Amino acid sequence: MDKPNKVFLVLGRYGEGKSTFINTLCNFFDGGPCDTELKVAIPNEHLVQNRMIEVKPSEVALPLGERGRTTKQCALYQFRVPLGECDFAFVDTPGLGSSHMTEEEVKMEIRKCLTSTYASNIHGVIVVINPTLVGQDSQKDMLCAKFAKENLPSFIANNTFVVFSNALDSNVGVADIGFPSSQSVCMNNKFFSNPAGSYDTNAMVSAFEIIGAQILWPTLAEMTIPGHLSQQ
Ligand SMILES: Nc1nc2c(ncn2[C@@H]2O[C@H](COP(=O)(O)OP(=O)(O)O)[C@@H](O)[C@H]2O)c(=O)[nH]1
Ligand SMILES: [Mg+2]
Repeated sequence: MDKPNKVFLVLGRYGEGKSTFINTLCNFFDGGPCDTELKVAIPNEHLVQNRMIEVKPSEVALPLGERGRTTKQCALYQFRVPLGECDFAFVDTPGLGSSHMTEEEVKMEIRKCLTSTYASNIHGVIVVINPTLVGQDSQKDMLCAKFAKENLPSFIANNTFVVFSNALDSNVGVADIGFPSSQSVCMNNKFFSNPAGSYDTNAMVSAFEIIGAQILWPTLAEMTIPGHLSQQ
């Protein structure tokens, strides 16, 4: 029997680490750390896809000659949580500020996903920010906040969680974006940037600890849609 599904929209500028974050979750849910094989739900320039968990294709190959792939459509990745009271799903979105799609194309794609069947279950938003990119192209820094404000229900402001990617030791300056530390976490998902077979298992374990007991998980588990009685 299907359990209720908590859906989180993953927003962020192009290249901040959204797809990589979802890949990290994929490994967390599916088998635990240090498995012989790194699980890849969303392929990138280094790694081919070896897990099929999306309900809608997300990756469209770039024109010949360009490395890597980029997210052109929203795609929902659902993870079953055997012992939990609900399952979790994360919607990968094309990055606002993408150089491969116009701003309007990206917004249209995200709006399309907001009117789809799973939209009624959107419990919150995870904004992925790479602090080393903050400040570059700074007029785009506020895009996600602006987009969320104009397109999402007002409770989303409380149900927003920030994941600072590429940021375990570089916490300097990370805190000052207007979110309480209880609503943000620093996580380095660098293992997806290495060629297949050479990932750093220590970094993976550390990411798992962050997702797990202490920080990310309890926060997401507590987020509810106002007015919806939980179906547990
Ligand atoms: N070192 C490091 N690289 C990362 C991290 N997260 C993402 N990347 C790299 O940053 C690039 C963009 O990541 P991607 O997930 O495709 O960004 P998206 O456009 O937001 O989906 C890729 O080359 C990733 O391998 C991280 O936490 N640490
Ligand atoms: Mg992506």
